[in-house]
Amino acid sequence: MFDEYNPLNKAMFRVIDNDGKVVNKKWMPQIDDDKLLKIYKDILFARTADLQIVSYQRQGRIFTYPPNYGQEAIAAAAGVLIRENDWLVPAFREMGAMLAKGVTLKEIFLYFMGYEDGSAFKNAKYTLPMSVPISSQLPHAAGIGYAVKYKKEDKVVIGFAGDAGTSEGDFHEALNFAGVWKVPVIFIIQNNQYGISTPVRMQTASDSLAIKSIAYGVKGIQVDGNDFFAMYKTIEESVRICRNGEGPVLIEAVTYRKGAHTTSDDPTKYRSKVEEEEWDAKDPVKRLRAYLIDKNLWTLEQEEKIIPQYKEEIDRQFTEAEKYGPYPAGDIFRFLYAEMPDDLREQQAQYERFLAWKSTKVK
Ligand SMILES: Cc1ncc(C[n+]2csc(CCOP(=O)(O)OP(=O)(O)O)c2C)c(N)n1
Ligand SMILES: [Mg+2]
Repeated sequence: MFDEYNPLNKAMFRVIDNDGKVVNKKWMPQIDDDKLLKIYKDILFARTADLQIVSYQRQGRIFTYPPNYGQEAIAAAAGVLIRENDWLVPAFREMGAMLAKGVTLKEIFLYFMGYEDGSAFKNAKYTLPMSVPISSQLPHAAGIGYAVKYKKEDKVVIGFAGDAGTSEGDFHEALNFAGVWKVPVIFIIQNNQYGISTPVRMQTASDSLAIKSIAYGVKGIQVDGNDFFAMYKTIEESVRICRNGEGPVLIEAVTYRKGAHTTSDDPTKYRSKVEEEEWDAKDPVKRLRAYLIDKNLWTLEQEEKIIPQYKEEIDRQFTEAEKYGPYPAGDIFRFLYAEMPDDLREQQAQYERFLAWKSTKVK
């Protein structure tokens, strides 16, 4: 597959078309009906939660949030294939993979409410916290991959970044290191066409993001990231390659951020309605739904019934997170060092004095 779709051939890997019809039988993954239905429901749950978080933010109940809307097939495919003891190294738009690892929605809510406990996952093993400093997580992914190989463990690492992340030095250092040491790391670049307002054509003069793999001697592929089956097949194959000691792999997942960059952004300032409508036709949930309906595995009536149930469950977990108590301002300082240095202690004291002063001003 990686030979057939060598990035130098400039062909994007896809399995279903925009109407959910199989157009590439040769690479259609084998997934049984029950499993596929469970996957679809999980994607639907993640989409419902994602849309609901934006509404919580609008109600002033949560801080800035980066929507996953339109990109869900990528994290979902990774989530199905990653094992309990494999490593997940997320960026910040991979909710489906985090939920699949055992991170709870409540923890995700806590993270966006500012609580450090939102990064201290109780059930999810081998899962790094979300990483906002762009691509800073990729050298960690490469390093973890090195440790896995050194300890001869049967594990893979799945690390994520965005298209703009490929302009960071950390991306190149991680790829170079991973290539030299042949570590079992799958780098997934979610090319959602924008780094905030910067379109991908302004991000690089390369023909694609996948083609950057060639320079590092790493297997690479460009995939339709809105095609669940193509993503599943690619990650399945990448996991096999990594477990065989033939990693790493670079996957460019071509997708579209249907929402805003974050709840603080207004995309109408830098992209057109026409463009948004073009991508709407390629929506990953629509495509998978069309496939399932065609196979008589799902109906719109079922979907209408299940969404309110999901909303209720999401709301229940959100209310749980809201009960968490007053925000512990000390958290900003507490988790930087094992032992707090004097200058940071002084900064914390200053900050506490500031908060005490502020509380006398704000009624
Ligand atoms: C090192 C660093 N520089 C700048 C920022 C500000 N910033 C936050 S998100 C973002 C764009 C990221 O775009 P991309 O990598 O394509 O990921 P996406 O947000 O599209 O998922 C930038 C520049 C940051 N978080 N970290
Ligand atoms: Mg992007």
